Amino acid sequence: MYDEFRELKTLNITEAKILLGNAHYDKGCSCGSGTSLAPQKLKALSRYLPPVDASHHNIENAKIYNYCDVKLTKDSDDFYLELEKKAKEMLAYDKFMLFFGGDHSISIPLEKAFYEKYHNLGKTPVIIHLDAHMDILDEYMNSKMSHACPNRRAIDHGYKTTDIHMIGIRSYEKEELSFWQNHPELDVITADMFRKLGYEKIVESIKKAHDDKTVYYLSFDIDIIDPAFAPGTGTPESFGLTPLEVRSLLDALFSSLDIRAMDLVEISPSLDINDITSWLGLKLLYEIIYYKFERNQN
Ligand SMILES: [Mn+2]
Repeated sequence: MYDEFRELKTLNITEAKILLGNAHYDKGCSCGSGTSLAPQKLKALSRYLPPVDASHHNIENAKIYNYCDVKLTKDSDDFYLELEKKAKEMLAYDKFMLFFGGDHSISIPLEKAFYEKYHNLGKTPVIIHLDAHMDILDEYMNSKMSHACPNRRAIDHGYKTTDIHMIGIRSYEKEELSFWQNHPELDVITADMFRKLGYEKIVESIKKAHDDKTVYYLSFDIDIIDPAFAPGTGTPESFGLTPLEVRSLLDALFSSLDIRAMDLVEISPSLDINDITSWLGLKLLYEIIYYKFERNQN
């Protein structure tokens, strides 16, 4: 049996390009749960996946170091604090920070740590939110830390409404629609708009909206993809993007923008079929690794 991440893996943090954190957590979920099982599932599947992308590029030089596994021990407040602390430590290395969720609430402390680090350095931290959902509710089911709230908490933590770009949206709570109406400057690219505009125009307009002091945090909810391709998620939404559309989007995002950190959230192995959702998440991650680290090396 191969090791996790096979030749991509390193035990030497100095040679790592990617620091991996694992957020084993699903208490922020509302509907279907099981996302706490995703980090171990993704890592288990990585044993079968050679470090080669779909266009047969070898990506093994982009070494991954498994930095932390954060679990729920005491209570949720304590879990989020621990996650924020780990993210701060990881960001201090100035390497690419990658987190496996977990439900989408894990992005709240991660995006907070990202904001604080780069805002203090005089940079503009910007969020790219790939999702079927806006996740901009102030509160959901009596919780301000629900997986329906990360973009609202991001605003509380300092991000400007013009510094959040949502792509793939196709499901709305009424309160989210009125928030959008009151903040027309929010960049909300619905799944329908995505199909009309195409990924190139979308990424171009994000790039144009910001200067070269901007750094990006990518929050990747697997449910941006249609549930026909990614059924293993708690809140499946019809009329989603295809895996190929998302792959092209990721390609354009990583070639145009300075993305310094990302999370991959809302994969639920217990709701999945033959692990296809986890496989898709992992395959897209290997594509990302090529775009981010290997493309310009050749
Ligand atoms: Mn979602």
